[in-house]
Amino acid sequence: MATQQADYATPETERTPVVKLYLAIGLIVFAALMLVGVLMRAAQGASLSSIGPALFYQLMTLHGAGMVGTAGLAALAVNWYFLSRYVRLNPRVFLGALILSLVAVAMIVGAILIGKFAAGWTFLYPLPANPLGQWGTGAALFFVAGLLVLGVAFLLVYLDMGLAIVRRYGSIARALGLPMLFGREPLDRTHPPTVVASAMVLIVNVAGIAAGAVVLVMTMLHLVFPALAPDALLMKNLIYFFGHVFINATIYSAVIAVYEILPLYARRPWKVSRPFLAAWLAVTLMVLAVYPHHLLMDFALPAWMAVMGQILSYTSGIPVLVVTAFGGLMLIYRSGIRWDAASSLLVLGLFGWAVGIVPAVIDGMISVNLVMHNTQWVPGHFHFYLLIGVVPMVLGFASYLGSNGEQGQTGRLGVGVFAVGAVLLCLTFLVSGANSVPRRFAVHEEAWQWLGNLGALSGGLVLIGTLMIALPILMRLPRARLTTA
Ligand code: HEM
Ligand SMILES: [Cu+2]
Repeated sequence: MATQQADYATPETERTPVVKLYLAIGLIVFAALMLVGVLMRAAQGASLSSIGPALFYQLMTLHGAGMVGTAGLAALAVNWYFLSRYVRLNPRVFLGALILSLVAVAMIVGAILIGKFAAGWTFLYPLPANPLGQWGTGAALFFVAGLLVLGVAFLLVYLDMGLAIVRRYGSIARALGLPMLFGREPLDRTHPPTVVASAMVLIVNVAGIAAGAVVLVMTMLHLVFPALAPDALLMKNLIYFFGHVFINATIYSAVIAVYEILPLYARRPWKVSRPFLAAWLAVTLMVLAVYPHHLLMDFALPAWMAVMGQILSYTSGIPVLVVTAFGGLMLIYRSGIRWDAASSLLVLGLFGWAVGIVPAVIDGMISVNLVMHNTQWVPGHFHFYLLIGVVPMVLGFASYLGSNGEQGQTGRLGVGVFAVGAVLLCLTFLVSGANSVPRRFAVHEEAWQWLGNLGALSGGLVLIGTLMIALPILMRLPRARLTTA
């Protein structure tokens, strides 16, 4: 069925091929990087000790940068696809960004696998320039420049999105619903949640990527002219502002899949309300201000910043989570929803996001952070809301668009296998963290190794589940029409 095409929207024939490309590449890369994760966890379990520390840190850098980048691009595809139904976007810009991203991936993978760069995806200053013989300046430059190219790709798409939003809605503030929130315009219940979320993502992520670009260029300058040594605390602030905002923008983009697809299952619209708009405004501001929770152990940081980081951590993720989880449950409640692969994945995504925030908030408390900082508690909570939150949202989106959620037994069973494996994997991290097992250690004490091995097994389940979900989608994707009607 062809949907009625509104004249403000992007023509369907133009937008379909490029979204398919994003999805196909995204699914394959996710699976490949999961395998890298399994190898790392097995190395920590000592059942794959032949990997050795040097390769482990290369794989850790590859997995971290790769997963964050892939999740970012896949969530961008969710955002772009749904926004393209309300405003006229340029598919050539979106395709150009994909090509630029692939160039970036080649630079990053080359820097890691050929140049042996292994400073982690956070490229924390001054580590890239202090490799102790593990990698050369060229490798570090390539990695950092690759991230910069990736950032440019995102900014190009955001520029196109921003212009298109302003053309239809007049301003980003209006798209965010501020005039309605503050009573200057009557509440328009048909204003799309997708447009609100897109406006939020644009505001925060343009700021985040801009800070990222600054610190990436400063890192490059330092690599080329070592005498030019910037302030380490400033660099760390910029890096964590960028990393924190980027991964949050990824979550808030992916959640658009829930806003758009769950209502189709429940046959009830997802309408905006004043609390919904207020929550999105609050999170727009708080996401930008809460990043110091990554620097709670940096005692040189002004105390008020750490306190702000802790207090905002309690509240930052909550408003949108509450309106989304509550809205989602209200939508499903007694709707006679059909549980296929896509709807189960979207609800799993909501669950992972909601539950993952709890250990994150706990770690955002200074007194807890004193003990938990740099333990596996941290990969425990972020795998929860990335692996069980963002990834299922993206998979649910791909499943719905690529195969209308009709993936037969394999797809549905795959969701179960994925969910069991993913929860177990996160638990191995959280239990390790609670036992003070440090994160980012290639070699683990014997007493901790069973958790590594259990984690590797669980990661294997996740990978199998992902393939069971993704392969049927990939097979149908070439013929799929990508319509939601
Ligand atoms: C089968 C699934 C996965 C497995 C087995 C896995 C495994 C791992 C392991 C063992 C680590 C290192 C933990 C440590 O610090 O000691 C890690 C780190 C990380 N993972 Fe995963 N992971 C998986 C999926 C994901 C997904 C889906 C994402 C994001 C979308 C992700 C993002 C990250 C990031 C950002 C790091 C941090 C790297 C760093 O510390 O620099 N992982 N993962
Ligand atoms: Cu953060």
